[in-house]
Amino acid sequence: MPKKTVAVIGLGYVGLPLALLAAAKGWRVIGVDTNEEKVSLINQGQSPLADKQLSRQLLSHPLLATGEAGAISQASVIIIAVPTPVHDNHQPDFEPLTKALIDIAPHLKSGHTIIVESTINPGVMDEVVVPTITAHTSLALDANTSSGPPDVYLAHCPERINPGDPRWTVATIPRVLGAYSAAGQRRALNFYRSILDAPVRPMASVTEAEAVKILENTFRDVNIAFVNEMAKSFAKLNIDIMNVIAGAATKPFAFLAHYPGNGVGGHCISVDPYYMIEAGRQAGFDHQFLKLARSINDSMPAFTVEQLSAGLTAARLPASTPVAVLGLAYKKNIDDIRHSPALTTVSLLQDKKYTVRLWDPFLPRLSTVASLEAALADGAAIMLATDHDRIVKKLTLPTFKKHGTPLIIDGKNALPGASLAAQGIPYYGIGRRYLPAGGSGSSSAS
Ligand code: SAJ
Repeated sequence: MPKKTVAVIGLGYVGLPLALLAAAKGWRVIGVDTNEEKVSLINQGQSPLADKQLSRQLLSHPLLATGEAGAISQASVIIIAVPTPVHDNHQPDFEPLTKALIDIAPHLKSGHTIIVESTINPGVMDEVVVPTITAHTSLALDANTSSGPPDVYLAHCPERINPGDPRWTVATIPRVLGAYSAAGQRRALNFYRSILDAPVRPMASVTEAEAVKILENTFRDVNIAFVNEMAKSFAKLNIDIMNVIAGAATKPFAFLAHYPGNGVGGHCISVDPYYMIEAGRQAGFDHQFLKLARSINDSMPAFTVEQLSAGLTAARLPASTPVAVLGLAYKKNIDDIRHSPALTTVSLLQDKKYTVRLWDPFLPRLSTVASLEAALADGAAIMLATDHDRIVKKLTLPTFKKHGTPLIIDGKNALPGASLAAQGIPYYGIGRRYLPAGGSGSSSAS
């Protein structure tokens, strides 16, 4: 039997892992991306993403990548995995999605199954995807064809990638799927069940599948906002929120720990709520809670900078004290900077004329110094902005003593505040603070 071919449109954090998994599972894979550099790297067997596992997979299962959407004519299944960002005004930006659909439309043929993996809010398949394809092909879609068999089948299987997670991978994360017809659902399920180790749950409609993804990601954003607000309150009450969360997490039911920090980044959690807010607005519903959660999470970089200002004042340090900002990515152990709270924090520090040194081992191009030593030299205050394992494991007491570190701001509550304060180093976390005994306060939470 000739190998079945799948075309993956968009070779980023979502599309590339899926393409490599399909190749490993016996599919012939054609990757399509508008980024020529990315296409060239992939054709040379190199991963455009700083991910060791992807690099290894590319070597063992080389992909054919191209910028030509016409390549989809060789495939039977077409996966759309392009970004669904928001504009600066937080309005959904469907341009990458509609452009991908318009690019492939002239090359569609009878029998194609198109599966949208990009994160979209309820209604986008019906109101954006179907109309866009319909306007650019004469083929019959199962989404809007009542007379006779369709030519092309459509489905939505929202991605659930968790970059940097060694356990929950594209192969092992359960999925949900919505389709417009039984035949379309069968075709899409057959594809996923041929490559995934995890189950795929058919939903009653594409709209339900869209809603599942938006619900799970807004759930995460509001829960993070909840603990961020509690952190701000506990900072005033001199309570260590990390201890309190650990205590609450002993409850084996009805509590799910989330953690405060310097903000919420990434291309999903900080973006998807805006898609739901806009969809609700158009339907006549005002998502007050989702909007409040976004504003609380977006306030955390400024709150983190306030901790630095308070710490410098309390320790009687000059505002000219160098600030070593450690970590720039939006979360640990990856190189993705999209909507990174660390970068927002750096902008706020620079606006306030602080002397900042930037170091992120995953992002040498954005770093202004080449090592942790250079960042900490001459008694710089520390602001831990991304808790990369490579950074945290180097932040030890001997290192602080060697460089005369006078103050630590821990944007990810990743360091042992109490023991650092006991050694004379003032520690300000997010919802926790420890100061050296005497002088500027006691070494307990204060
Ligand atoms: N964050 C907190 N507190 C927390 C958890 C996260 O401040 O308790 C921050 C992180 O530092 C980061 C942001 O929120 O800046 C997003 O964190 P994330 O772990 O959700 O990272 P993403 O966006 O790469 O991955 C998420 C998935 N994460 C997990 O399930 C752990 C998930 O929400 C989605 O499946 C996925 O995006 C997606 O693609 O939608």
